[in-house]
Amino acid sequence: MSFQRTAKQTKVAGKMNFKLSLLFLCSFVLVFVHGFVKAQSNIKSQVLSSRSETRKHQRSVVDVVKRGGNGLHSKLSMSSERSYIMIKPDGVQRNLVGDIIKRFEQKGFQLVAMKLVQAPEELLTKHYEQLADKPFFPKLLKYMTSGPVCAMVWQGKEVVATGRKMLGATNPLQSEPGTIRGDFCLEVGRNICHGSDSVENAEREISLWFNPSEICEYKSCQFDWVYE
Ligand code: RTP
Ligand code: MG
Repeated sequence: MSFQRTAKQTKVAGKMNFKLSLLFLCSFVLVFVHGFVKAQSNIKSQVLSSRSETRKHQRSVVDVVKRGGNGLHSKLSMSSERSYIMIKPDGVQRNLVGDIIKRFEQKGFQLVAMKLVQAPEELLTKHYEQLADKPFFPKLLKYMTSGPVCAMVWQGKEVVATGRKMLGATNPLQSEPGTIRGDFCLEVGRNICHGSDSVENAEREISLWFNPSEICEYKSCQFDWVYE
């Protein structure tokens, strides 16, 4: 009788041992899986943060280069200057949009934004705010609101200064032949195209006429054939 009880007890103890082992094994597997998942997510977040740091760094390097802060030069930064070029109402009416665009394209500049705008007086007042006290200002506003203008952003190496040279002098009679004003017009109050006169003014004018989302960022397929 006492022998039978002992055998039963042994059987029960055996079952208990098996259950305990199973429990132990399951806990071990759970701990292992948890550790593995945690390690994976740590690695992922490290990779992501290092990528974002790299991007930040690239941006800051380009910013430094743009400001000429450390004397670095790269094709990318040299070619990122932008100018606001606007074909005035007479240029649009006289079908000169294509000719003017062609000159900037042929030179090697890159078109990054363009639209036709019937500009309100308030926008033009802000655009030409430096001329607000000039006697010709009311005449200028009337001229500039007389029809749609073609607003553009052109990008490339020294596009601001070069764009001004391509336009020619404000008074078309003093503009050299070969320039846009020298070739296409006669009167200061009908001088068909505007170009920013400094990099600072270019950025100010671009932000007046365009939302950032309207300006494209892309690498032209001609890039390596234009820049050495
Ligand atoms: P824009 O800003 O249009 O590119 O011309 P700009 O720099 O060559 O000349 P700016 O002095 O800024 O003058 C802006 C525009 O005003 C008209 N204007 N009329 N004496 C006059 O009647 C006179 N002077 C300037 C021109 O249309 C000039 O482009
Ligand atoms: Mg001007």
